[in-house]
Amino acid sequence: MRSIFVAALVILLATVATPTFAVIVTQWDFNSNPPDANPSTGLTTPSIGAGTLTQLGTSGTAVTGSPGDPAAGGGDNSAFNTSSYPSQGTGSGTEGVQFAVSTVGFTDIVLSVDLRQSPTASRYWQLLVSSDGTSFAPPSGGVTSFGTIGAGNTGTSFSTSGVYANDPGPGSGQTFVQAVTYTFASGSAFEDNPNFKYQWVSIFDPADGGYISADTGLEADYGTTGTFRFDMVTVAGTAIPEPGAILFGGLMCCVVALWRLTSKAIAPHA
Ligand SMILES: [Ca+2]
Ligand SMILES: [Ca+2]
Repeated sequence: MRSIFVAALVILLATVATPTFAVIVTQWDFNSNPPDANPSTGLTTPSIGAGTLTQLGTSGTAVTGSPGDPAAGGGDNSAFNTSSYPSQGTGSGTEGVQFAVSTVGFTDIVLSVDLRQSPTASRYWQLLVSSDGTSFAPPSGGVTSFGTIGAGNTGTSFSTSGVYANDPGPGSGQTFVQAVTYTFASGSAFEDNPNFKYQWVSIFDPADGGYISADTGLEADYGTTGTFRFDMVTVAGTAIPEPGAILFGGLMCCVVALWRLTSKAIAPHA
């Protein structure tokens, strides 16, 4: 009987002790591989994992990356700089960048990105998410957070419905807002999903009906050549334990327990 109890305890521990820490599913650091000491050249394929970057009506080039990239300081840290956004009063929520990442095998999905606007870019941006890969909508029910907000940025906010706002300040010294993070609620439709996609797109001032410039907040100062820069685009999640591994461990424990019981049953008395 004691053997059965021990076996049950081992099965329970094997299940509970399965690692459940968050890992990077896919990441874009936009740096050249191998490094070429030139931030003006880079990659749009993921640096970790698999995924697809698609431009939505925008142009894109490699430029100097975020200080949040571990490669920063190494001489070859790029970001993806997007431009050619819609004319004033048109196309709100339609242009930007889309990322497609299968989350099969992962739960508790977390999105993170380092962002930097130029003064004439839109002040407002929207995170849109899709569980079927075709229909996109603002997220809900999650939690947002930031890492380091670089000098010069003010009014930085990121709502649980995915609206990001920031004023990068005037001049040429704009800096990144690092680790702009959206953590979906556990059990979301974006877990363990081969069709998961998300977009970052420019939107009108929610209180206005037109684009306002990131710096001055004036419609007149918005420009289609304003830029929105991405680095360290990351999808993270918690690996779903392999059911086969748990079952095998449990099965082996049962075999051992049964063998011990059987051995006792047939052992001759001393
Ligand atoms: Ca490079
Ligand atoms: Ca980078």
